[in-house]
Amino acid sequence: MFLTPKRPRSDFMNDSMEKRIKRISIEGNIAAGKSTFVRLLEQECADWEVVPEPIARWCNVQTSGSDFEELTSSQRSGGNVLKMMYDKPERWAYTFQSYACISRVRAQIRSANGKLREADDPVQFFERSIYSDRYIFAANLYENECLNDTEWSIYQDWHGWLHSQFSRHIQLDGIIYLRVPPEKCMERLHLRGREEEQEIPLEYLEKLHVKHESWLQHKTMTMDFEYLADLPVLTLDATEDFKGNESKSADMMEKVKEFLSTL
Ligand code: UDP
Ligand code: D5M
Ligand code: MG
Repeated sequence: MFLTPKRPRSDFMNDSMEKRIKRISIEGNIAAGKSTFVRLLEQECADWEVVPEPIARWCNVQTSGSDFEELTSSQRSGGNVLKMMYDKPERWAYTFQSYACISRVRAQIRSANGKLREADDPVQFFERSIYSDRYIFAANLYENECLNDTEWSIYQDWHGWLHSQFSRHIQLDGIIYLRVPPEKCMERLHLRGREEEQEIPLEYLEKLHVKHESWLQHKTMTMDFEYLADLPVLTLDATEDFKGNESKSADMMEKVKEFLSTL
């Protein structure tokens, strides 16, 4: 008797579901408040799902464990490629950027969880995107000679390929830009106290700020992906604390809902 081999179960949702999901990236400088903001979004609406940045992977590189739950240094057993990059960027920037981008894509393409299948108007909020990986972080490292010409060419080559392969799961419908002055980010960075980041100089945050502004505020950044030029952007000023400030966070949630209704 011949058994027809079962088709491997796809991790992805069917096409019509994929098409219905709106995908929004939350962009902003280091310690602008993105993780705090996506936690608020998650609580706001049952039709909304968030995909945090897989920072736990970057601080504890290994093949198992959670992508998102940050561990104390004594709990970690894998390599800390975030620390390696900050300690010696010219040696580790390429390794870090390749892992950051691939782990982000993996987190974003994992099928949306059950609740989105039931949702009338499903939305996924990504904490950053593969566009900030390339045009903010990797580009800044290249401009500061921490990636050489060959590394930058290889990076751009596979980044474009990755995008073409997974575009239907990761292409965006809009961007929310949490706009915060670099000085305020520096304050929040120290408040958060992530060990690997404590030596970051203000100048670094200023450079990243200029890149965010040129991309999302002045719209003067040249990018390879044409659809990005017309992508709707909602800019939210997050200089004033929204954490623990109910009227400010409610106001931000209202603006997000209004924005989504236009997409
Ligand atoms: N934070 C704050 N007030 C806010 C938003 C954030 O004090 O309105 C703090 C937050 O608790 C954390 C730090 O700022 O200690 C950085 O926030 P988060 O990790 O959300 O920033 P991200 O790097 O993800 O943008
Ligand atoms: O945390 C993200 C941390 O990782 C922060 O220290 C910046 C650093 N980093 C370097 N390159 C990247 C890329 N490509 N994407 C994201 N983060 C990167 P956060 O505080 O959430 O911004
Ligand atoms: Mg974060």
